[in-house]
Amino acid sequence: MLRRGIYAIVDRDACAAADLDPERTAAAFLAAPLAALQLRAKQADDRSLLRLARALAPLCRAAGVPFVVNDRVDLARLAAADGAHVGQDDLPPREARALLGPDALLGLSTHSTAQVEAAAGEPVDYLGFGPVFATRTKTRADPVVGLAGLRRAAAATRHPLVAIGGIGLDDLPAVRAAGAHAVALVAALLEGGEPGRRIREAVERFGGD
Ligand code: TZP
Ligand code: MG
Repeated sequence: MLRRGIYAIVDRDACAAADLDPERTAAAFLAAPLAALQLRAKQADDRSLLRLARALAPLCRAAGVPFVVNDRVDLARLAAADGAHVGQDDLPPREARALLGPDALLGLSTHSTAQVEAAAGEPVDYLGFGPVFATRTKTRADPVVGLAGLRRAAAATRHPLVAIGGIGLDDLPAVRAAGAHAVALVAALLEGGEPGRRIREAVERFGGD
């Protein structure tokens, strides 16, 4: 079961663009109580991604934060991550679950109420849903769903929803009120070049249970 709260994404390319080191950024995020930490590195070659995943896994373990690898179920296993996050074109959830085992945290990206409904019987722990707002982090992002779309999706599923896409710290109360169980943040955590300060602000603005 995914905890409520901030789902921090360490995006290697977004970190590079912000002139931040991904490992140090992850360490800064982990000083806050998080629902999970995800490693995302769309441009990385396999060896670099595995190396980075193996560097972040023990940091997350020491902090007591579940560590999830984006896209790559194989590398998640090799890095002894707590789980993986797959998209609509990645390994199907059933196959990902077969590789990861019953106790792993497994998430699936969805971008419409139809996809949320189609995921009803899938062996996943949560659904990513978005983009809620326009994002510059994801190239070729799906159409924006908005807060109204998030509200409809939350009403259509029993899976916890992790809202994603263009979400700023000021949006957190409204996104939570629209039915998000957790909120995934990328760019908002890197603004200002002080990830430790931003993650504390995010956790505070999302609010407690
Ligand atoms: N999926 C939908 S939007 C997105 C992903 C991975 C990127 C979200 O990044 P940001 O910077 O929080 O908009
Ligand atoms: Mg993917």
